[in-house]
Amino acid sequence: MARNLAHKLIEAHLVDGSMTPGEAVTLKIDQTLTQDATGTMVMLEFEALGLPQVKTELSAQYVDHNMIQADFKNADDHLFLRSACRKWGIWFSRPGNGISHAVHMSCFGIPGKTLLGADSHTCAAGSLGMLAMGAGGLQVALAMAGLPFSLTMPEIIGVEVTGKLPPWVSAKDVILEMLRRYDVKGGVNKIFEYYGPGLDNLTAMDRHVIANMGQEMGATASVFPADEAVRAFLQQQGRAADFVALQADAGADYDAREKLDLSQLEPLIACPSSPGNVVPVREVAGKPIYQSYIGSSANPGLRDFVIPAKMVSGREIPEEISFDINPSSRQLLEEISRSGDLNTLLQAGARLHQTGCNGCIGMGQAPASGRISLRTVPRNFPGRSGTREDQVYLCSPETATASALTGKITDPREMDMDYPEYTEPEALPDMRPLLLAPRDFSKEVPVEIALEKGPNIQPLPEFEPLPDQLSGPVLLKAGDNVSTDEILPAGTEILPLRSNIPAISHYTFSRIDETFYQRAKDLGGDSFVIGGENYGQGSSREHAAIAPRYLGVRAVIAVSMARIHRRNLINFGVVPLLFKQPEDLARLGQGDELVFTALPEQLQNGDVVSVQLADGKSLELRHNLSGEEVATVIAGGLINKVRTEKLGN
Ligand code: MIC
Repeated sequence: MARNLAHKLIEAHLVDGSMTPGEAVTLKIDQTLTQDATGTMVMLEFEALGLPQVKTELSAQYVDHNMIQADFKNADDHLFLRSACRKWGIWFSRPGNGISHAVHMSCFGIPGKTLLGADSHTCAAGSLGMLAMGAGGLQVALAMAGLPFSLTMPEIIGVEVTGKLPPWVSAKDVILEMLRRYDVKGGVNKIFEYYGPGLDNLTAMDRHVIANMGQEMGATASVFPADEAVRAFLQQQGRAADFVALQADAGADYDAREKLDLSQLEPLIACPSSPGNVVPVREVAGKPIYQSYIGSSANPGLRDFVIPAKMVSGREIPEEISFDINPSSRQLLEEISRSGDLNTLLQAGARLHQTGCNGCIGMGQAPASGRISLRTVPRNFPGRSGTREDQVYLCSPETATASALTGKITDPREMDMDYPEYTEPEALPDMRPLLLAPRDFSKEVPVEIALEKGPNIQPLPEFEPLPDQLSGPVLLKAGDNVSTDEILPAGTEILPLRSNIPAISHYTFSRIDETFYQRAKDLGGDSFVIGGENYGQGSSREHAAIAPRYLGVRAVIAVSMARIHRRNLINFGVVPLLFKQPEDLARLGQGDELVFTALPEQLQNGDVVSVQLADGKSLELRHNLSGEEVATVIAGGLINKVRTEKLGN
């Protein structure tokens, strides 16, 4: 049978299970990626597993999120991560090297390999013909220990790409078009596989942009073939030897098909406050802006900086506009300094920020109250920029720059110039010498390396197994599409607390209800949270599961859930339950007392779980958990389960 590329990649790594959509499969993981904001947890989890070294082909740890060192906390984290890398044989990318996804693609991406990352945008590496997925930190720690990764076998959607992008339309508009069609949950349990003649007109970095924001549709992964564009990229990085040609068989089968004619696209923009809120730029043109932001893992390519430079060359950004340049990697910064493009940007009035994730995750660059910020970043969830009631729009570098020049949202096709020419340089500076390479256990006499734990590194909390009877109030009833940014926000105040669960738990649900923490503390017992559709979309941060659990939340009942967050809940012993039909949502309100009887037994005995409501009636829910997932929640989480299995009791 003619096979698609996603199936080939899965089959080559299949440890267990059948490739039927909806079935559980486990896959061998070749590489892992961690970044500082989620990585400290991963390293604490890996420590709990007690292994002397990682067992992957390659594991890499980046420092790109917590870069503002307002006090000791972030610096403590950086030193801790460096010591963990030295101890266990992990590549360490120091602060200033750049955003994990861009650096990983340049230094380590290899077609045909699996990559699991403690960051939801790990999927960007699908641009190189990898099967790359984001996951909760604990699953990444287990993959580092050599254990296979379990997931629900997704459907494979074949996206046939034809045509060529018109001038002023670029890769960001391609993924915004996909988001316009699929919205923020249309990709759940799906892999988007792109193929067809139109791909000849998209570079590997263009594909990175598209694959990165596949996460915003809720997709498990996005896959591109490893073709000439990938060969050219690896060659440019001095890694031609890592190229392996990979593509779907001719006439391959897909679970569903989609068509994308690049020549029909126009500049698009995602309006506040959802990446799925997409309209043509011309429909919102003319609104005055405060800020225009270039950079992030969603637009990290050289062309995403060089084209803006050519657009502003010899012009001036109005003085009331903040035109923020956020280099994605040291390689890129070196190159734009060498080429003079950086100077051009600065002379036009741009503000240069340090290499990293920066304002994308609310680490600085928060916009002024009530004012519009245009960003090339992947997400605009409410308040994520650091400003309450923010007005963040997501768009291409072309749209962001044209708007910076006019001071209002502007369709870049209105520019009084030809679309700038851009050709990729043949070679780019090698970044690997600036990464700390892992120790070679086969050559070295093993020396004990101590983990450097400053006061910001607190131990993981211990959670008890699921009791027989669970009762308590609904402590919060949230709406649809609640993102992990709303469950446990990031930003300058909160992000530095990622290694300290008791401290970070104070901010649980603070974007939705500032009283949540105090109410949970006053209750001092078990409670429940209710959600609508797509509960937990967005980031992979497992803190959005650990902190509620730490405060006593024992189950989340929702209409549907995002893939990574659902698994994070399971990993920390929070039972993810689903309403049988959306109408049932109305039967539960905040403050209602719920009683689950013989819950472990109910979970083991089929898909239905019954809960006793305050009015004496009962409501039937579904759990949709695999056997392994049921065992994990019953154990009180994955750490307990793995420990019990290891000790054999
Ligand atoms: C994000 O875009 O929210 C991040 C930064 O990539 C996160 C990681 C985090 O929360 O630390 C993600 O998506 O996993």
